[in-house]
Amino acid sequence: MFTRAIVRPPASNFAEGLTTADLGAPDYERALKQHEAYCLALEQCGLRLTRLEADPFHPDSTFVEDTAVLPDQCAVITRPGAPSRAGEIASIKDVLAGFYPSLLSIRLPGTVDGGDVCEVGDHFFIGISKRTNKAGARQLAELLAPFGYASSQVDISKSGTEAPPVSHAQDARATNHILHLKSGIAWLGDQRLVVIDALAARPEFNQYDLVRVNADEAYAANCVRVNDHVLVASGYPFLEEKLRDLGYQTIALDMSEFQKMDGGLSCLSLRF
Ligand code: CIR
Repeated sequence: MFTRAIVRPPASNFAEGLTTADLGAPDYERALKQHEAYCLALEQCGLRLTRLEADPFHPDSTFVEDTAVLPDQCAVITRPGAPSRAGEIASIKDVLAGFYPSLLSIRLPGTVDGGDVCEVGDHFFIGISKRTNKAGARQLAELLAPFGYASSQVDISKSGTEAPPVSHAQDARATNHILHLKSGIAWLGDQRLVVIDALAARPEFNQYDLVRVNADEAYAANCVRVNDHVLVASGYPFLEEKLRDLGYQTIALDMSEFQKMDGGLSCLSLRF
């Protein structure tokens, strides 16, 4: 059960953040409205929110998930892999110091983005990506181990079949088009993972009950189980129906402006 979440609204220069999406510039007013709806949904799930001030010095800072990993037993401040995001951890450290007696940290040369860390019961899948390197993943695993958490790495920097080179469209196993591990996977509890096709065949996940996301709904794989509900991006009816058929109560949220900046539902909060 989660009881709290930390959120931060986008700043007015949100559009200056990093993105690989080719969906146009986000509309700031719309992004603020979508963020507010997201906050209300978390409250509907029973969470008490700590709402931080917008931070124009860090245009990507609304994606607070990337700055920390917060399992039940400890708190780890990450070291975000994008240089423009490195400074985001300072204010998060201050806030988390109010909730945790001690904070652990990822150190040089390690980098970790929280979006690459998928907690599955007491196991952590750590994505190796353009943002999270092996040194960071190893450090995180070592920090978590004394608390009884096991970890394993999932390399998503691979283009699938490496030789001969093929395009993403041709290679269903390519994962180098997703930014973070959790862009393609979500833990629902009950031994269930939501996965994109490219990750479904990975042996790491074969002991789980997989909820496959259609290729044209891949963005929706970044859904979030919050207590008795699952937050899903609106506009992806097949996944939402699958989740409802499995008995989950879904809350669909318009994420269009965050999607333009490569962000998904999980990225917008730190839940603990
Ligand atoms: C970035 O590129 O860092 C941001 N524009 C998006 C971060 C999304 N975060 C996440 O998936 N955890």
